[in-house]
Amino acid sequence: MTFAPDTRTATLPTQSTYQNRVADYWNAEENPVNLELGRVDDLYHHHYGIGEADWTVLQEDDPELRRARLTAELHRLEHAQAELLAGYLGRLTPQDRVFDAGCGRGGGSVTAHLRYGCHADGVTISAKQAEFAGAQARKRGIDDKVRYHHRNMLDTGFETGAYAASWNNESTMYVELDLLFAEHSRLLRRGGRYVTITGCYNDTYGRASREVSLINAHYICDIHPRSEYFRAMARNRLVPVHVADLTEAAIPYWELRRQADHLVTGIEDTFLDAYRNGSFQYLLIAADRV
Ligand code: GPP
Ligand code: MG
Repeated sequence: MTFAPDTRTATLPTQSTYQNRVADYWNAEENPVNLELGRVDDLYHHHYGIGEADWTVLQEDDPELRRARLTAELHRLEHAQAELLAGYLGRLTPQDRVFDAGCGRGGGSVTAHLRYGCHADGVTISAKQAEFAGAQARKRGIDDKVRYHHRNMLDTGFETGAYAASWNNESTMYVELDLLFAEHSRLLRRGGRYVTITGCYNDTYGRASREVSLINAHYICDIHPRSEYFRAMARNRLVPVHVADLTEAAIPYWELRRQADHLVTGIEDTFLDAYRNGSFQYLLIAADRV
């Protein structure tokens, strides 16, 4: 048998060959569904949308207008998801710091800053994403308070106990939860708030379904079972205070996205199948650091 192993050793801030491959993916990623949506108002998100959709955009006769309205509507749903998460971060003041773990192109930190005036530190293992997000913060003139770092969310090097709130918006599936929650727990002050919105596989289904495995292959990630979140939080002084199953609320976004020919990536029907066959759930968990 012959094989060609990836012999590169991990270089900071990545810690493994796996993390190198994930960083490669995000350094190369230029999906129109992320860039065109972001251009709507310069809020670049790397997560999906929630809530009821305005289906009238599909009836638009003019093809150019139809594309523009679809793009704007998907962006509205993604931003609604970001605002939902931000709303669970607690009563933050402009003096508070928040930590955005797996910040992508930066939309989540900007959303939190615009809402609370707080300081934000976003972390990504993609040098390209950190640079892009930093340029956006400079363009908005908020780079004194919103900073992006090419670092590893499992080992940020940030100050212990310095953060009032932290979150992962669809980025937990790239890491071991125990390592991740240990770092959040270290960074959060006592009484601080942790929030995640995540796709997890449903323990009641059994194991990871075919669709969950296809999603893993598509993004090079490793979706955790729902149970693992609560076990790992309990082991790391994070006590859940709100849990919301957003699965139903996630469906309109995917139904609309699958009909946006200029934006589809090919994973849309897999998400719909995974949600509908009960193997996959879209969950919000908010927890207090005790
Ligand atoms: C979306 O990012 C999120 C992920 C890639 C992580 C996987 C999420 C799960 C819930 C399983 P994106 O906005 O870059 O993806 P896309 O390019 O498909 O819009
Ligand atoms: Mg996207």
